Amino acid sequence: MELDRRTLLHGAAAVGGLLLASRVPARAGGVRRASGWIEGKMTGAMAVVETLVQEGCDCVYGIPGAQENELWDAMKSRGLPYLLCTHEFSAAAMADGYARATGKPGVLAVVPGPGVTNSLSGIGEALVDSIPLVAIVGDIAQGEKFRPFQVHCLDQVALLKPVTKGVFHVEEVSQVAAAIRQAFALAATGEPGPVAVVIPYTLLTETHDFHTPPAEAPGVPFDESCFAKAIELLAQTHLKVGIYAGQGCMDYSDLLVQLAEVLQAPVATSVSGKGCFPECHPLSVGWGYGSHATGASERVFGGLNPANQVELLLAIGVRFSEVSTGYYNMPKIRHVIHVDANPCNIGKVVRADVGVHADAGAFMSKCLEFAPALKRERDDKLLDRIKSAKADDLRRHQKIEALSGADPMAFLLTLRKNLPCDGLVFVDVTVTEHLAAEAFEVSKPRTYFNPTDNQAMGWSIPAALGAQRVMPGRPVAVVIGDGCFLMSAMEISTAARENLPVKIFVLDDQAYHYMQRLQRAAYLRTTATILARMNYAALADGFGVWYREIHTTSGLDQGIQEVLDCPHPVLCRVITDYRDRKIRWIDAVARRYAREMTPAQATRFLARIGSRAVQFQRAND
Ligand SMILES: Cc1ncc(C[n+]2csc(CCOP(=O)(O)OP(=O)(O)O)c2C)c(N)n1
Ligand SMILES: [Mg+2]
Repeated sequence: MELDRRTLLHGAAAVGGLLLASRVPARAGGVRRASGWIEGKMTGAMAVVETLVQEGCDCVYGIPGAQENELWDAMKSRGLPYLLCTHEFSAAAMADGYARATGKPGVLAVVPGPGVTNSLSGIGEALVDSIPLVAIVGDIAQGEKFRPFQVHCLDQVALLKPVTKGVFHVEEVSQVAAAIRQAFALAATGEPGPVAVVIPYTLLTETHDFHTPPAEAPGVPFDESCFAKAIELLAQTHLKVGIYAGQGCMDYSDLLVQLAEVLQAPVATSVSGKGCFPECHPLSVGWGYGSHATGASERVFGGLNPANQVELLLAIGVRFSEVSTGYYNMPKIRHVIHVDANPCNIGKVVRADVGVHADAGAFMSKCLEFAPALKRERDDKLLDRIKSAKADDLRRHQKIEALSGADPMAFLLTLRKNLPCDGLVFVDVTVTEHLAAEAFEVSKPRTYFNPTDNQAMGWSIPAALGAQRVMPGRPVAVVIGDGCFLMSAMEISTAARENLPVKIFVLDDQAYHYMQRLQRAAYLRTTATILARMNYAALADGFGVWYREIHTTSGLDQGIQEVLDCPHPVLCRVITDYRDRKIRWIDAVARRYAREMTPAQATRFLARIGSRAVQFQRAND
């Protein structure tokens, strides 16, 4: 049987008990919580909270309910910070935003039934984007206290299984602390992801004398023999290397810079890898490599002159997912080394000459031990080509195309200019996400965030609030389309209540422009894409937050500065005119879909477009 990612991960959950550290530290007589142990007599709810504190949780996101009130009360007693949100999708997205910004597992607490089902889109985003979460989920009474037809009596475990690495169902109060510890360990093990702990509410009030040791996430094994093969290939110094770096490199920026300089390799990142390599570095070509990504990456990795093309791709901590590759649109590169913490990802999309199962940081630091054998001479011609390709890209981005509102590209460039480089930016599922991936230059790890592979609309507002809650001093901005805004705008009430000074820039074009782009190309008309005209000022007033409106490209600079200068949450409506601005990602994906059509599909498609092209009036929306 082929072991896919999910099978492997559920397997890991099933043997979760083995994750518990076996070493037994000395018990300090009478002292509770010694060396990370959970010690002493307490209720299930208190044990949950003690374990969260020991695991370094800074904030729990969620909504209480009858099955979890005991837990929320215990959080308050212990002083564990929490953030109430307005919908459980937000709870998951907040925990996700926290995890992406801090690098630590994010925690959410939701009630069974609707609390669980509401949270699934956000937990699913974390699963496919490899983000560590721990979801603490209440359950109906089980065992002796079970009764038929209890409120929220959905099968929580079955609902959560497909969107998590694993689900721990607690059956006795004595298991509470160990289950939470194992959940943290599993969430952070190998390729990170969400884990759920389902606790019947009756166990939260039961008491037990706990002696629960710390759990450690087992490290990623290091595949020495494949590493040796990788070094052999990299040591062929006549081969031109290009690096494709993903989120797995996010905490190893310094190593990545050193390795790129040793190899004189241009560096492209995936969307979720943006920031792991400073995009202002002379070897950075920005996001992706191929006609869907930056012009610089396409030219430098592919290049028209075969003598300049990358011959050896070193892919580190990256998965070649659909969004980052523009529907698997990247050019074929002769040799590939693929390094990943999850062996199931290696070679899955791109055939690899060498696959190394290893942590990205361990791989890169070991590579640097071989620096003398890998070293290439400084390649000034390459650096010049990158510089001029980036300058061409910038000229294209700076061209203003909007006529009756602000230009989306100008908005992004102006936001970049005004947002400090350690500011956090959360970009939603607007078509602008593809423009931002190209043009929004990121120079620091964990500062650029996008719901990449589940594309869950509305994610950015709660995700930004989740991060801002634990990073009060950092500037935090949201870039969201008006359609996505309607999915999570209620969360502005949370920003107002807690004075979380997130700056929400809504790109208002009164439409799902993303869908219009996809539909127009394929059907020559649009269907179900027009949104209501809204009074944003009244909405901001209703929520009690500061409001600003930007109408034109020339108003961007001052408007954005004023918004960023405000110490409170701000709703900023940016009236946006997409016009026909070229979006490389969309064009490349459309071309690729077209190439994959069967002759019969292509004929039908062309006939439909042909007949619509001669229609005098298009039936839009
Ligand atoms: C929950 C969810 N529903 C539907 C979609 C499909 N979808 C992707 S983008 C989009 C429209 C986005 O519109 P808007 O936020 O206004 O951004 P714009 O492209 O207009 O800037 C839709 C419907 C999705 N990704 N997620
Ligand atoms: Mg829109």
